[in-house]
Amino acid sequence: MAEIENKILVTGAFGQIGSELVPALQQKHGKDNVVAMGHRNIPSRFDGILEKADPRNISDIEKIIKDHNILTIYHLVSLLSVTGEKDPGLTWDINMNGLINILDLAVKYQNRVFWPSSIAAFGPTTPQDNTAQKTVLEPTTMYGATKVAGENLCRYYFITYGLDIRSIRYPGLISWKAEPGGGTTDYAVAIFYDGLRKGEYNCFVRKDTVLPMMYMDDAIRGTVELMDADLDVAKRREARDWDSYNLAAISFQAQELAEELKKHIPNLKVEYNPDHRQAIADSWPNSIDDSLARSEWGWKHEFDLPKMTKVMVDNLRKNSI
Ligand code: AKB
Repeated sequence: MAEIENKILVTGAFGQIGSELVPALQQKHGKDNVVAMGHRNIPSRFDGILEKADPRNISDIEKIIKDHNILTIYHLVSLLSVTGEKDPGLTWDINMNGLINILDLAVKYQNRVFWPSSIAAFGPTTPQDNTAQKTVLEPTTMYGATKVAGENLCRYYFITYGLDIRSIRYPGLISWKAEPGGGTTDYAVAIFYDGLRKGEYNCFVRKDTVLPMMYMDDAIRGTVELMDADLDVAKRREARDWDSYNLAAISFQAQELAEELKKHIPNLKVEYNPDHRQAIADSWPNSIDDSLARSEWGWKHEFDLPKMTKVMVDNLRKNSI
C-alpha cells in the first residue's frame, strides 16, 4: 500500500525558526509537501508553496488545511518577549487565539501538531540552575504568560481529545540566517552582526548574565527528531500527563560570548549597558535540565560555544553582512 504523503503546514514560516525549519522540511519531505504560511514579511525569492493568512482567522486556516490535505502542522507564529511587552493585548491575541484555532482544527482534521514553548515559561520564582522539567511556572512577561497558557492548552487537548501534539521549550536560538528581532536572548545574535559590521557592540544585558542558548541547527534537528520520535503517547495519555520538553545546549555569560568572538574579531569592543531587557533576562534560568528529552527521544546537542561562534562568523562573513 502506498504511504500517505506527509503534507505539512508551517505557520510563521518566515520567522526566526520557520525560515530555517521550512527548508529543512522541504529537503526531507519534498517541496511539494510543505506549505509555508506567512502573514507579513514574505521574502520575494521564496521557493515553495506559499499561503498568506493570519492564524487568528480560523476559516482561512481551515481552507488551507482542506485545500492541501494537511497532515502535520508546525504552528510557529508568536510574538517574542521584548515585542510582547510593547503590546501585551496583541501578544495574547496572536499567541493564544492563533493556537486555539490550530488546536480545534487539528482535532477536526486529525492533524499532528508541533508548537514551540520557551524558557520564557519560567520566571523569577523558578529555581534557576539546571531547571527541572516539572517546576514552578510563574513568568513575569506576557510572552511567558502565553507560553504557560499554551502549554496548559496543549496538555488539555492531548488528554481530552487525544491530539498528538508535541512541543519544546526552546532556549535562546542563535542563527546567522535571520537578523535578531524582538527577543531578549537576541543580544547573542546582535553581537555577531554589530561585531562584524562595526567592530563594536553595545550589549543590553550585564556582562555576567547567563542564559540557556542553542545554535539553530541543533534546534531544527531536535524539532524534526521529536516529530519523528516513536513516543509512548498512549502511556502518557493514560497517566493524563504531557510535557513541553526542556531542551538544553549551551549556557554562557554575555562576556564569555564576547571573549569567544574576540578570537575571530580581535579588535572587537563590547560595552555593557543593561536596559529594561535585563529584568526579563534575570527572570529566566541560567541552565536547563533536559534529561527527559535525552531519555525519551534521544536528544543530544552538537554545537558548543566555540563551534557555534566559528560557524556564525564564517557564515556571516561568507554572506558579507
Ligand atoms: C526571547 O528572547 O524572547 C526568545 C525566547 C527565549 O523564547 N528568544
